[in-house]
Amino acid sequence: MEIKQSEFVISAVRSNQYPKDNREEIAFVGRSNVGKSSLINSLVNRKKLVKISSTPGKTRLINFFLINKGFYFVDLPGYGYAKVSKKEMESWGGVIEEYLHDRKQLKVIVLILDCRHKPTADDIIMYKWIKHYNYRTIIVTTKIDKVSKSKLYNNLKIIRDTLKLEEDDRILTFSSLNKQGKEEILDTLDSMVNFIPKG
Ligand SMILES: Nc1nc2c(ncn2[C@@H]2O[C@H](COP(=O)(O)OP(=O)(O)O)[C@@H](O)[C@H]2O)c(=O)[nH]1
Ligand SMILES: [Mg+2]
Repeated sequence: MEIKQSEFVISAVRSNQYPKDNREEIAFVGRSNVGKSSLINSLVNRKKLVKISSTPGKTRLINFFLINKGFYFVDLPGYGYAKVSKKEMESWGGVIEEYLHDRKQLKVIVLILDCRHKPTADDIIMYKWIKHYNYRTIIVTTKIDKVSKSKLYNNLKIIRDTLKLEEDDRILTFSSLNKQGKEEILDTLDSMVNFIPKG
């Protein structure tokens, strides 16, 4: 897949604000600061389609980006930022669960993890939700420029074990510094859905 065109469409909190045109969706979710915005910007070849926020954990919005005028990338609010209150955490959960609940257009969820860290309790909950709602998923680990190959290999095994990944769940690796892994992520998404025009 090559992304030639991308545009911000809407920020939503409640489901009545989501786009109503029935185009299919690929959603991105992960801990705050994991590199989600950087990943999406790299995939769409734009420096600032998604803002790289200086105050992590502040966005509680679902952002919809129309890709190649055909389908959506959906940027879900990041979770697990240490400084948010319990109340904010609950509101985050509400926003995400409302989206995950019965979203027919949603075809794949990209769960983003930092390759250096063991998945947190929040990551595990997120993965369980994805499975509970029966969505297909790929796991993308970011910031691989920060670790050696052997460390990365070890960490991927820890991630697989901690999340208790199913055998056919794939872990891909990515660095937004040098874009390593980008083509494989796009190709994998392409192979999982049938709404991306070929060629
Ligand atoms: N070295 C390195 N830094 C990264 C990478 N991805 C993101 N970052 C940095 O991590 C911080 C958080 O990135 P951002 O994309 O805003 O994360 P988000 O909160 O998940 O959207 C920023 O300072 C990024 O420059 C990566 O692959 N490698
Ligand atoms: Mg972000």
